[in-house]
Amino acid sequence: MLDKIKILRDEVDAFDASGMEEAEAFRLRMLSKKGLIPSLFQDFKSVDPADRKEVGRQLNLLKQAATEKVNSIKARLEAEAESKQSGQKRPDLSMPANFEPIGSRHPLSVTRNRINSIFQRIGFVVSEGPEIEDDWHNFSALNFPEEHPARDMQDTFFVRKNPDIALRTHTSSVQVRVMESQKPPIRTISPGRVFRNEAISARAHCIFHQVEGLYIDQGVSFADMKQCLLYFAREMFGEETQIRLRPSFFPFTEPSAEMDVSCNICGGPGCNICKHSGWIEVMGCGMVDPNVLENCGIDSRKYTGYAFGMGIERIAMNIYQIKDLRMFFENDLRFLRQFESAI
Ligand code: 2U9
Repeated sequence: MLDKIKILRDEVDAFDASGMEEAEAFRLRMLSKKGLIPSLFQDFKSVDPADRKEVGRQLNLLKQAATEKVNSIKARLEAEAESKQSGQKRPDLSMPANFEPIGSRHPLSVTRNRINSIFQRIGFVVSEGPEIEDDWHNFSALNFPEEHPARDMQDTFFVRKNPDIALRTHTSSVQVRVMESQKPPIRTISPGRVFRNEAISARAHCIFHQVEGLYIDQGVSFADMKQCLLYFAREMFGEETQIRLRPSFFPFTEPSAEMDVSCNICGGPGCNICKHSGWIEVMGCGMVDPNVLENCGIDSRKYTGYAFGMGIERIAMNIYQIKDLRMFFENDLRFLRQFESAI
């Protein structure tokens, strides 16, 4: 009896079917009422009682193996038929997962975020405003005389030739709006996109980005401005950085200055980057002209303030040693991928 069971068990283990009919024929031959396995159960009655325990165990295992074999073959054949019908292949679970490349921040965004956070740490608040401005907020309130060349079509993009509406040429216009709507003390920075009618070159573009800053309170001095800008320079360019201020002129500040930082490439003695001067120009600044305060409804006898402005492209070019400003606007992935690790 055990020999017979062994022969059938080998047959069950080796069996496979390529179609449903073949699997069903196997089931009938092995498991149907008159099949080979039930007939062995019939013969079981005549097995010697001493052998019954082992024979019974083997017989049950054989029946279980045959049932499982038939069921698993039928399930596989059904799944194959189903996926053939829907035209799908069975998924290959060993395939690597899809790789979805993620983007990275633009170097101008990285630089703007750094500038924002340096000033936010000492109490400046970010303010934003419209890119299309009227003459008052972009020019008149900022003390630009009527005949100032910046108001010319050659320098400013006017909207539909309306001399009162233009694309803002600086984000100082945002700060005029802040002054008109808030009382001092005011500590604000305005990052944003600005527009000037300029020929595009390696060092200039008709669209660029600025951060302008404004601090107004009682008793604010030029020395306060110097200390604030020294803090900024050291946070931005490194703790060894020195600054120097050169006299300059802007309609909206008096006195006005340009700020240079010591060259962070050569550290002072002079190199190609600083054109052998040891200094790099990074921003303009000055004490807010009393006319501007009055234009915006702030009493210039009670309050004073300082202001500063910088081009984000210029700062980013300096930090990342980028030689051509046009790179920022071309969206060439070979350029942008170099900033993947910047946050
Ligand atoms: C108000 C009053 C005064 C902002 C200032 C500059 C000096 C300056 C330029 C740097 C390079 C613009 O991007 S750039 O071309 N900016 O030199 N900006 S003081 O003065 C203000 C701002 C707001 C109400």
